[in-house]
Amino acid sequence: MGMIFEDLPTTPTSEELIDKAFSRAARAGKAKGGLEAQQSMLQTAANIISDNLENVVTAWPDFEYDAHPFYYELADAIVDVDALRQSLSEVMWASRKAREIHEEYQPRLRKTDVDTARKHRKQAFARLADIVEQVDDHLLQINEARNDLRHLPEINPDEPTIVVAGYPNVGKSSFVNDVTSARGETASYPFTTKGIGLGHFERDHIRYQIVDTPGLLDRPPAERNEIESQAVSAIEHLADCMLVMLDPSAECGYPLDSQLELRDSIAAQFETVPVLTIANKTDRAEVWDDSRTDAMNADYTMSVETGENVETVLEAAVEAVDYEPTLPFEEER
Ligand SMILES: Nc1nc2c(ncn2[C@@H]2O[C@H](COP(=O)(O)OP(=O)(O)OP(=O)(O)O)[C@@H](O)[C@H]2O)c(=O)[nH]1
Ligand SMILES: [Mg+2]
Repeated sequence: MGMIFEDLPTTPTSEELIDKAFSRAARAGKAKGGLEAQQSMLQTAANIISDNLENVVTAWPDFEYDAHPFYYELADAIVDVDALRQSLSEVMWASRKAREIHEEYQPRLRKTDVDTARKHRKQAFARLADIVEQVDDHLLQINEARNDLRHLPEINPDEPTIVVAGYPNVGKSSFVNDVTSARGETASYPFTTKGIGLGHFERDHIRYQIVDTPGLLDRPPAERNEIESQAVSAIEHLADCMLVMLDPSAECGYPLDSQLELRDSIAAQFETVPVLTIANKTDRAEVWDDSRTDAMNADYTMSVETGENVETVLEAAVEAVDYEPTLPFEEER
């Protein structure tokens, strides 16, 4: 399945981890006496630290192998994946280091007097605490990344997907709501204030996903910031068909020329995806003339308002997606 970041556990802070390790160690020590108490304390503290640090790292999926390119790019737009990887590898280092300290001090707690053993054990604790504090920043950054990524909404990149683009007010949401059953499903992403509209419909027992992208694919590329640009790249991995919607009446508030420029830039960027130009609001056709119709060179015209051609557009989109379901027995080949 697509979303792989939702089950990430919270990452402990260095302070929480040290507290936990040392208080459990104290309890373990109390249950015993003499040298055994010192040995047990060291073992408990070192294990808790190295296990917990290791778990922080292994809780993360492998971005390259486990993440669909859509989520990989999306994650990279939201957090710096290289920096995150670096933090994870530092934490792994600290986990190994804790085990090494354990191995180094263990022999010193044997065949000696209790006071000497206690002295060594305290030294080992100081070094363990020091190791954990060294990755303090990394633990915080990992937890921040986890919080930022955890709430990415459920877009399934494996489902055949139609993406709707176009200037504000051209009728994107009206279209998505019209052709999908569940109304008004929106998903908020950290890089758009408007919320991505999500809908589903079925054709021939295949579930299609239709995604409305206000705040992203609704203005010229030059007006997008870096994060938005990267989110658009992520959408390239998601889209199986792109519908660029135009409002030739320009009642949306944007001149047709600007809308056509957006259409051309989207077609250029999404060169591997079929892009259909859809002129909406034909019920307002009296406000434009043939020169606009020629300029648009639209693949389809429709009116979501009257319902004219809406079904035709949807069918054209399904055809452009050209989805071949993988049968279960074919998957392993
Ligand atoms: N006359 C006419 N109005 C339409 C048609 N389709 C949508 N509208 C109207 O156009 C306005 C904008 O429609 P939306 O669906 O919200 O447009 P949008 O592209 O989702 O806009 P943003 O979410 O701001 O990007 C609404 O008032 C709709 O009722 C149509 O076919 N004809
Ligand atoms: Mg909308």
